Amino acid sequence: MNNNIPISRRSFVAIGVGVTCSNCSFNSTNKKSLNVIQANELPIPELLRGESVNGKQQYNLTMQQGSMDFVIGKKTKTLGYNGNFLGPTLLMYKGENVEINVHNELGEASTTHWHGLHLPPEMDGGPLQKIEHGQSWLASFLIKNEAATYWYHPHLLHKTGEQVYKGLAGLLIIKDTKNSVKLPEQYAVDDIPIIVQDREFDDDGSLYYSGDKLGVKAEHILVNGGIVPNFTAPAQLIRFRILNASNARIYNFGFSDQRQFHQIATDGGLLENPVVLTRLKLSPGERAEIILDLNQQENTQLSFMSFSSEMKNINPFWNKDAMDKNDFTVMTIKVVAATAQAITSLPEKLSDIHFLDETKVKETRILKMKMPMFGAMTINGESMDMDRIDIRVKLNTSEIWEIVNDTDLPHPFHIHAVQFQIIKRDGIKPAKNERGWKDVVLVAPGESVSFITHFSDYANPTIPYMYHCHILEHEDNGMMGQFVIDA
Ligand SMILES: [Cu+2]
Repeated sequence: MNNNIPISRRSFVAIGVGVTCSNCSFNSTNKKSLNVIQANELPIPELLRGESVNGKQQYNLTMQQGSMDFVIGKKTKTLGYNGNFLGPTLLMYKGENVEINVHNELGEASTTHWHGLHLPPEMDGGPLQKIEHGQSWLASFLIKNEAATYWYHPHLLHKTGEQVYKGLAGLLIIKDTKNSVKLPEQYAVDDIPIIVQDREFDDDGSLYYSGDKLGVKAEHILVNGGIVPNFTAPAQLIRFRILNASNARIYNFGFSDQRQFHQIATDGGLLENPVVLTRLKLSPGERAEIILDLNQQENTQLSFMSFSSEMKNINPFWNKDAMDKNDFTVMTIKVVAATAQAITSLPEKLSDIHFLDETKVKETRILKMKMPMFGAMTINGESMDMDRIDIRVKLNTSEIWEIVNDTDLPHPFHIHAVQFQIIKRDGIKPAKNERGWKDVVLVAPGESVSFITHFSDYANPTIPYMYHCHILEHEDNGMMGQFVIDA
C-alpha cells in the first residue's frame, strides 16, 4: 500500500513559504479582502495506479475532512479524497477491470461519480448511489473509454455544489497501450494535470460558499489546489490536461504572449488532428488536452491566462462579476532546461474518429433548459425528481439530442454513460476543436446545440443515468433529468 497523499510533499512546502496574492486586486460585490497565500510551485496530485489483485486493478479512495493554508494566519477547513483538498489522479488502462472502494468519512452523506465514463448505471456514482457517513461503496467496471482525461466528484442531489467547492474532485486518466501516437506522457514532467477552480474565503479563513442559485463564482483562482501557482516547465513540448472543475465559471484560456497552441483531445478522446488555437473556452465539467511548445525557450517566462473580458458575448448579466470583466493570470510558467526524454515534435495525425451516422438515428429529442423567475430550474418543464424517469432510450440505437438554451445564462450540458459528437451549433458545424468525443457541451443563451450519440451497452429498465447542466448550482436546483436504457 502506498500512503495515498494526493498532493505532493513539494506543494506543501511551496504553500508554506508562499507570498501574498498579487493577482487578487479585483473588487467584486461580496469581496472578502483577505490576504491569501499564493502557491509558489504548482501542486501535483499523486498519481494512483492502484494494485492488481486477481486480475482486477483495485483503488482505495477515502472522502475525508482536512485543512489547508489558503489564508495568512488562518486554517481553512476543506474536504478531499485521501488528503486535504482534491484527490489523487487515478491512472487506468482501456480494457482492464477496475474496482474502486470509496469510503465516506465526511460526517455527511455523499456519492462519487466517474465523470465521462461508459459504465453500468449502478456503478455511475450518481445521486442514487448514496454513500452514508462511515459507509463504503464498491464501484466495479470494465474500462471501455478511449484514452483521455476524465474526473470524479460527488453527485448528491442538492449537495454537489458545496461538496465540490470544499475540495472533493480528482482527475482520472485513461491510457491505451494500443495507442502508438507519440505524445508527452511523463506525469508531472511534460504531462501536467491542470485542475482549475475559483474559490472565495470568509473572514475566519473558511471557504465561503454563497450557494447563489445562478452559479457560485469566486475571485481566487486555484490550480490543483494552489492559488495562482508557478509551473516550472522544461523547454520542450508540454501537455496540459485541463479540467474546469469550477462550480460555475467559464474560462477563456490563452497565454500572455498571445502564442498559438494545439488542442489534441476533447473530453472523451484524441482529436483526429491537432487544432491550432490562441483561445480555448472551457465551461464547468469540460476537459481539453493542449500542447504548449516550449522548444528552445529556456530561461523565459510566460503566463497561462483567462482572457475573460473577451467573453462579453456570453451575456452581460452573467459577466457581472469582476473576474469576468477582466483578463487574469491562472498560472505563471518559468521555462528551464529540457529533459532527456523530451518529445520535440507533434504528430500530424492523432486518431481516426468513428463518426456516427445521422441517417441511422432512431430518435431525435429536443431538451429545453429554462430558469423560471420563481421555483426550480427545469429541462422540458420538469425539475429533477429522483422518482421520475424522464427519457427511455433503446439499446443499440443512435439518437440526436438538440439542447435548447431558453435562458439568459450559459449552460454546460452533460450526459452520463456516453460520449457524444456535436453535429450543429446554431445550425452550423462546430469548430474544429469540438469535432471529437464530448460529454459536456456549452450552450450559450439563446443557442441550440445538437449532438449524436449511441447507446451500446448496459440496458437497465429501472436504474437511471443523469443528464444535467454542469453549473453545479443549476444542477442542485433542479436542472437535471433521468434516462434509462431499455433492452
Ligand atoms: Cu445551467
